[in-house]
Amino acid sequence: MRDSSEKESSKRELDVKTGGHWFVKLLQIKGVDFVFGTTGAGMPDIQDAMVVEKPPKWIQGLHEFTTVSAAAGYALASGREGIALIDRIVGTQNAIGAMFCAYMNSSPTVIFASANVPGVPIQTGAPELHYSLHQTTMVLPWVMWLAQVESLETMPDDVEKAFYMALSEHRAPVYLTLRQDLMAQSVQKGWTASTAGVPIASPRVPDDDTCAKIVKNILTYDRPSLVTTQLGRHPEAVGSLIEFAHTFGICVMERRFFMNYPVSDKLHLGFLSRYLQPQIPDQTDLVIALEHGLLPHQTFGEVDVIDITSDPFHRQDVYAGGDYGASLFPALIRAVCDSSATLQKITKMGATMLGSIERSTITERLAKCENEHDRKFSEWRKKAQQSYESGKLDNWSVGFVLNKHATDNSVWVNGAASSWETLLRSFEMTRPGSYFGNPSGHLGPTLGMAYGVALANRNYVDVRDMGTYKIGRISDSDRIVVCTTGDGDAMFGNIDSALWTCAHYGIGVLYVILNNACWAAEWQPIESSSQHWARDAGNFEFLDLENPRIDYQSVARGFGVYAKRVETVEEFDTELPKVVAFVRKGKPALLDLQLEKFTGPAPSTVP
Ligand SMILES: Cc1ncc(C[n+]2csc(CCOP(=O)(O)OP(=O)(O)O)c2C)c(N)n1
Repeated sequence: MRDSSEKESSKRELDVKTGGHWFVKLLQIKGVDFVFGTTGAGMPDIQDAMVVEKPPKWIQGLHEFTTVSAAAGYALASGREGIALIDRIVGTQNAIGAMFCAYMNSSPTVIFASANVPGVPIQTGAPELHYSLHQTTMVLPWVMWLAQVESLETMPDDVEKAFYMALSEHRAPVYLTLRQDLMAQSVQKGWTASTAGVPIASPRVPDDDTCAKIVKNILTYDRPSLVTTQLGRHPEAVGSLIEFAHTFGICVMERRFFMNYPVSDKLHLGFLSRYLQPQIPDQTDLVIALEHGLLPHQTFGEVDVIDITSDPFHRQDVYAGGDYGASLFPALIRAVCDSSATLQKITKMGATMLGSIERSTITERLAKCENEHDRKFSEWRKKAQQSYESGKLDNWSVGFVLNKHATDNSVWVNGAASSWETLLRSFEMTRPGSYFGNPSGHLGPTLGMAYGVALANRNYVDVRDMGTYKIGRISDSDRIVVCTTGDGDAMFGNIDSALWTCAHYGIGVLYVILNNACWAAEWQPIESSSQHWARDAGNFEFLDLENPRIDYQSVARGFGVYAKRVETVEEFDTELPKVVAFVRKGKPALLDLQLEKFTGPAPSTVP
């Protein structure tokens, strides 16, 4: 055990001039490369310090929703904390939706917001604006921890705790306010937190008895199936699941918000609906729910369930849920633990418990799964191929072309709505960490997430001291980030903000707009309303994005981004490699795919 003098020695003195300078030094010591920010007048002393201290490098976003989404995407793709800085109550209110999305995505996003306190003067004479008693508490449902930094003395520990909490399980955003008067305060000397370097808590695994019970059940039931939603948020856990599934002969189905299981593996049996009752494989008699929640009133049907989860309330692994969490479905065993370490422990224990009878049962199960896998995936491949050959630009052919041109370093950020399932079936991703989605159902986060993902393997390097300021450059990357989004989703995500940021900083992201001139996902609920008045009248006014159809080519060009309207499969096929070449050079690009309107060619009876 370390003695107290050793503990004390981790606290280092810092040469700083202001509270803001101290804060920036703390970020620097934490190894922060990028601060995703949107400027407001409540943070000038932090930004002043960022002129003379680099990294971190400021990445300006033109809307706080996009900025926080970018930090969340960065966090997911890097496995490190993503840092955002927004302004007081105004920025916070604008970013609440993005915080919800980051929460549902289990993203370790550390959100700092400036704050003014009425009646507390700011040393520079700046007026107090945009204050609210509710600034901090309004984010409460979507963060795992929040606090107001009320004194510079506690700031190092508060910042340290924010970083620590964000990366602790179950990962989620944290929110910390920084008072403008404290940031403007003159300081003689700062220091780091005394807890710096404290490791994240060791993984939680169930006790031996529980693991043995899980193994016995898996071996007793004839046809166990595993379903998962969030496992792939830890890319290293995917390998543990592959080993587990093969050891016991268990097929896997996923709601793909992360790359949870490679589709190239024969035990992958496809994708579960995001929000409907789960369609588990026929004859399943035991479901292993791994980080997988169900919406209220949903169950797995008449089968037994083993629930392996890091949160028994499943608040972050249902689609489009909220703080109520999931239904408390019945389970034989509910193990609250961390997935990767638990799967490894169960696999290891199971391997010692397998006799010849169990082994032959497992071989049989494997063969059944493989047959089912081949049947499903070959059907989908055929559909995609046929659609491609027909020359018709639709969700299948779009997936086919994306898949055709995908490379080992492609990363897909998917904000598609009605085309979500079809795209997954045709665009095959197999590498852990190569896919990010939107489990919140809140439109828009993927626009910002995409450029956060594109920066996740880059650093701010070659920093030179120019006397009155410092400057460096963003390191290169060979990662190709493709963001698929709808003509509706793109607007909700402030595509203008994302395009400008990418163009300004040289961040190569390809935005593919699935432009079907409507909010297609909204038609089905209206169509099945209780009286069907809208359906029977052909009244699409609640979802049309027609007259005019949004011209994303022109929108992108307005931000200096290369863009092309695409009308046919052939055009998409030839244009895609061209735009990927742009992305490789660190330039954003946009393809505006003209798809058929979901409700058909007839115009709405009421425009
Ligand atoms: C912030 C927010 N507002 C409204 C909705 C309701 N909503 C769900 S899907 C959808 C339409 C999405 O349109 P688009 O992105 O073009 O995809 P499409 O449905 O056409 O495939 C809307 C408005 C939502 N989910 N989130």
